[in-house]
Amino acid sequence: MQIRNIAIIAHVDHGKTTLVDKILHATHVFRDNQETGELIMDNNDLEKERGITIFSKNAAVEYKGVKINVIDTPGHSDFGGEVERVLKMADGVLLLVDAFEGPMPQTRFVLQKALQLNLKPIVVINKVDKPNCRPDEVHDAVFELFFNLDATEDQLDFPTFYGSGKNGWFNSKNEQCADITPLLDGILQYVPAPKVSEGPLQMQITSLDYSSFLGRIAVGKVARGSIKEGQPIALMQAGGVIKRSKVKELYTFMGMGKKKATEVEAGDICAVVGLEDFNIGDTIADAENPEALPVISVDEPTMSMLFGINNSPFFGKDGKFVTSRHLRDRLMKETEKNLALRVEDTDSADSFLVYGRGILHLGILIETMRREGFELTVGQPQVLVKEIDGKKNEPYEILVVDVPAEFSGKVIDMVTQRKGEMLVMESKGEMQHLEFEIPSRGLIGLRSNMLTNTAGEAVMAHRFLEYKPWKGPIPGRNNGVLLSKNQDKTTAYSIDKLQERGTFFVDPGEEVYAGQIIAEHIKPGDLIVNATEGKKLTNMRASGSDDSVRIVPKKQMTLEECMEYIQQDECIEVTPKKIRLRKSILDEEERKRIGRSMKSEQVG
Ligand SMILES: Nc1nc2c(ncn2[C@@H]2O[C@H](COP(=O)(O)OP(=O)(O)OP(=O)(O)O)[C@@H](O)[C@H]2O)c(=O)[nH]1
Ligand SMILES: [Mg+2]
Repeated sequence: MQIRNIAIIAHVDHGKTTLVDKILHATHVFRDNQETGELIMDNNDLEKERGITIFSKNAAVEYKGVKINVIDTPGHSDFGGEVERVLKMADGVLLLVDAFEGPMPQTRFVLQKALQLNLKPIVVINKVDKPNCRPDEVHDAVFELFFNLDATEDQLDFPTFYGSGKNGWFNSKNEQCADITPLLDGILQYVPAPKVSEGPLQMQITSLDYSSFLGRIAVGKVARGSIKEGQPIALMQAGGVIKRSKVKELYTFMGMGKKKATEVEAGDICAVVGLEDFNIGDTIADAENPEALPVISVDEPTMSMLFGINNSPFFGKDGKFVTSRHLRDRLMKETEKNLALRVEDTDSADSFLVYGRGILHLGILIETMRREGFELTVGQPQVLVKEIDGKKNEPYEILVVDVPAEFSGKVIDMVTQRKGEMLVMESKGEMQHLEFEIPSRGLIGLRSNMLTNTAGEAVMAHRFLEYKPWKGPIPGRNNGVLLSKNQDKTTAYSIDKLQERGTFFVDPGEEVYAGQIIAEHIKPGDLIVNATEGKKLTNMRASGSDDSVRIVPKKQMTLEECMEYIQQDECIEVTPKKIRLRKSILDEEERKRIGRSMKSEQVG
């Protein structure tokens, strides 16, 4: 059977998963009356809730007698390394670009990787149903991007399709048609059949799948020869290590699932069960004539966070797994399948340094753990500094902000304060398009400020650029916090009195402890307050008093917002039911003493 291998790549939210849905439907992977819902490839709980793709996934369809392997990829920049790896399975890419937004930082990154691997690009200008969209301008901008990325003549001659994944059509010109068949025909026409070379088996492991049942599953494209069920193989690893192993079971992809196979020929993508201790990048080779493919590098972490056991007074109230042993085992287990993650022991047996690719990457791990019943404490995310030529260097990123013109001054101020430098300012429809270069540190906490200061209108995206010399101090949070003086239930009576001093993170009737952050102060500087005075109320409804009526609803922050909010001396208590902000040192006296000694150290 003929084969085409394509990866769908784009900036976050430009419509990759929606397009894969339509491909699955158009090729009748489902019975006509089957209810499938939307974004069926985002099948993990967190993906469904957030409407984003976290893991890349393989699917396969049959169209006009050709098998098309389709790889859906995540668009968020924290997962860029994963996209880079899975591109190794593809021979062509569908580069989706939003017909309003045009190319964004991640569009550039994924396209660059695809061009370097010499994959055939097909450009898809998506979301032409959006009002004010500008497909022709966007097409020109995409061409310019190809040009700037040193595309070859052949690559510059890319085919373009226009359409709307949401409305289910794509056409070779910007005219609505009935369905997506023009695009499917385009895939058969433009994407080359996989190049296979003659010789004994070679297959590089480019991603992995996990089943609680079968354990770790190696996924990759067979580059040479064929792989058979029961076949003894040589697993060729970095540093020239060769391990003997055997293929226990073999699967190819079909629809959204996998189909058992006895033999898979070069050119097809498959999943291999039964290999022990393999890593991404290893080559599965013929046992008699083992030859390795060039190794692929796994992305370096860019950020670290301290994970510790929950040592708040409320420890153990909600969680099933609370000891340092539980925490360590869980983190170590995660590193088996979460490739960009690294875990290090620290001087303390109760905390571990966890390295990841960004706030979202680490946030997803924490969220997953709390759903499994873990309690833990996490500290402020730190970017990783590097010593280069004896100088301290830090990561810089390109930040792109699209914002209504009236807010652009505010945005520029805010970014400049955080040591960003403006590179580009131009108009894009009714929006201003701004590009900056900024230390990654400056980005932490920027998003929520940006949204508050632009009435929620700013659209921002960023992407790692390079390590450059340390840019000096960057101001942290402007406002101080209100800390609870004692451990008790908060009262509507107290909160009512205190609410002109700050924005509360807790409701009346919530249990708090001393040193817990219960509100943001309206001014700089922290304040210790008693929010538990007066009439005790078990909950709002039972009160019926005037106090509760006047209380502004608490400010709810997501885990990632909390991660960006806290400062160096603060941390987050995460349990299955609660996310609380607190000072790392809860006791006021001790906090003062340590604060003083830190200050004198800095001076001396
Ligand atoms: N107006 C419009 N919206 C679309 C279209 N295609 C997708 N969307 C919407 O855009 C949002 C993002 O779509 P997804 O398919 O999840 O985007 P994605 O590229 O897979 O996103 P990530 O995987 O998180 O990078 C969803 O709300 C879709 O409903 C389209 O053609 N027109
Ligand atoms: Mg997606």
